[in-house]
Amino acid sequence: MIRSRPLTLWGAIVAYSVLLSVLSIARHWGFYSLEDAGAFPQMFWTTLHGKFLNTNLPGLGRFAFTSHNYLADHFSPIILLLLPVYAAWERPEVLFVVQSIMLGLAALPLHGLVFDRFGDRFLATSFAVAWLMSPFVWQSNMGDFHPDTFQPLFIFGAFFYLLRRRPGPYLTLLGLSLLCKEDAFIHVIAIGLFAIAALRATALGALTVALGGLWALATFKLLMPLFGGGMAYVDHYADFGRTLPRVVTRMLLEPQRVLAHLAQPAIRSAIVWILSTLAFLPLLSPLGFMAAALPAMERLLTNLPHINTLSWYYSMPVLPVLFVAALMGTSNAVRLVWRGEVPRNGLRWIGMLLIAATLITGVRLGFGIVGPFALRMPGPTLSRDGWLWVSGRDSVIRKLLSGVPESASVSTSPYIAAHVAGRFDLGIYPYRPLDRDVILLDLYGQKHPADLADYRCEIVRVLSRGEYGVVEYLDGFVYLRRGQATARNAEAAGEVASIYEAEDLIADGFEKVFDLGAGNKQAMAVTRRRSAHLLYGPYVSLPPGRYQVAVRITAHQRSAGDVATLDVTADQGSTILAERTIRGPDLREPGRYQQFVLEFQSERRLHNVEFRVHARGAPDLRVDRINLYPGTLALEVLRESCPG
Ligand SMILES: [Ca+2]
Repeated sequence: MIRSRPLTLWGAIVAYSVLLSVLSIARHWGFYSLEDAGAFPQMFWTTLHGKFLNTNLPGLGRFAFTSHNYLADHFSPIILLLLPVYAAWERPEVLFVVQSIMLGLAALPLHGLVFDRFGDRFLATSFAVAWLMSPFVWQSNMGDFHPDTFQPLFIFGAFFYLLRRRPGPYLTLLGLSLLCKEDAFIHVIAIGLFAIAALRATALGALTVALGGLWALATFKLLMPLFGGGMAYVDHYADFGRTLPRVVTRMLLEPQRVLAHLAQPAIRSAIVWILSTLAFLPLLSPLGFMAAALPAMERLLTNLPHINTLSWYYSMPVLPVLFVAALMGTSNAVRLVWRGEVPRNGLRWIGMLLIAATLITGVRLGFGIVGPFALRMPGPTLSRDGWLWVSGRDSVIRKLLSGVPESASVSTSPYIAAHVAGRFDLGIYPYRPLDRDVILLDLYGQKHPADLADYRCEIVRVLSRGEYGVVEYLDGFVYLRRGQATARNAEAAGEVASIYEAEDLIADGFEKVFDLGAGNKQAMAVTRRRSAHLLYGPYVSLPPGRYQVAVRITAHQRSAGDVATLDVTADQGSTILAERTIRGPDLREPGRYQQFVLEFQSERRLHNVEFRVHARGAPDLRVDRINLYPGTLALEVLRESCPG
């Protein structure tokens, strides 16, 4: 399979693997990789230090953020093959490289499959290139590290040998794909049924189905329980019932319920998008489409939005089977249109159609090969813009990280976890246990998985209890250690309490934009000239006292006139407490953030206090965040809104 492939294909595979390695490492260095990117390095590290595949990181499922053996949660023994590679480098980056190579190499058997079928290099290369440019492949590649991304190589390889009727390598590759994840039995059974129905390979197909079924039994009843786990999916399908027999019966016997579930807008558009990357060719092969539908249903019928929209890496076993369906669909089209006598031009058109479909979908979705240019990754879990760029703040956190002792247990933000993965006890703040040696948090950054109010309350609670002291408080990063002196705790707590990120306030005419100069790399910006631009909130109650409100803003163009009016109001806007107009000359340097302070005083308790920014027609006015001082009083505010 390897020797006969053309140089252009190898070139494309190498280019893909290098580019995606670089992009996924850049994403990691820019602190966008999430806890799953830390889970695998952590379990390799614990294995090398005597605790087999132990981790407390993955944030989903019944083992979320608790210490467990990974094989209890997900049966992916294939990751053990990576252990020597990790042992050599001991860095998460090495896993991103392996993942990019595995997804790139999948194009090799895909090319072989298409070439075997049509004998046409252009069409075979088009399929391979469409794979390498697919927005869904890119999203899987950029979504941390997951062994599910190894499956395409094995699935394409299995189909390649299935069509050549070579049971040995076919079964070996299917076996490897079963080792990637406990749910792989579903696509293995689907491939077996496809072999029987479409290829009349009855014996081999039946053997495949039996292999898938037996492996599922062995995994859920024997192997996973061995590590303290077992089948744990049923709660993903709450729309269909609470027990496995009920869920399965309803899916089979109540098609109207299945259709109603699939008709939800987000799920419906995920189906349309994944088919449109393949120019809807899979629909021309009903049997191929059915083979992809089986693993697809496992995802689409869940009630978890990141899974049922095939976001993140969840398109993985579905997409390769859909590519095979597209190949079978092309085959059927050729039979229908040209009655088997295909002119070379015809195949060329299909190849170009496929590449055009991939590109158009990529542009429309803003990722795939166009991703680095569009600078955004959509999907519920990957919505942080500008993942490609490392900011000055990232080097601040890197400096703090270098001071964390290797032996310390750490509780941190999800996107910091992968950078401190080499330790036995590593958790996501504020998930339990809360008594780890070190707490390291980004106060401006992403608040996932807790919501903003809970997160702030939790930090203030820790700071006021005094078990932890502030080691360093730098540019919104707070580094706490158990038993440390607490002299700086009040100051840090005040800072925590005082921050209102502009992107968390309510906006009318402002848009959230990526901005390296802003905390959290996000600001709210006026991107179009419109009459009303208003940022407002957060409707807090304040005790009597004297306050300062600092608004951090900039504009990217110089202007002579009014830029913005800032005000502080109470009683839902009806009482104006302070007001200030910012004029063009007040902003000293375009693009550089400045703080503008408003002061006010009240003898009575204030309710529904809002900090508002009215843009006065200046294009590209940006608001990063608003701070309320003094922090001690703001702390009182926070305590009131914090439960317990
Ligand atoms: Ca911000």
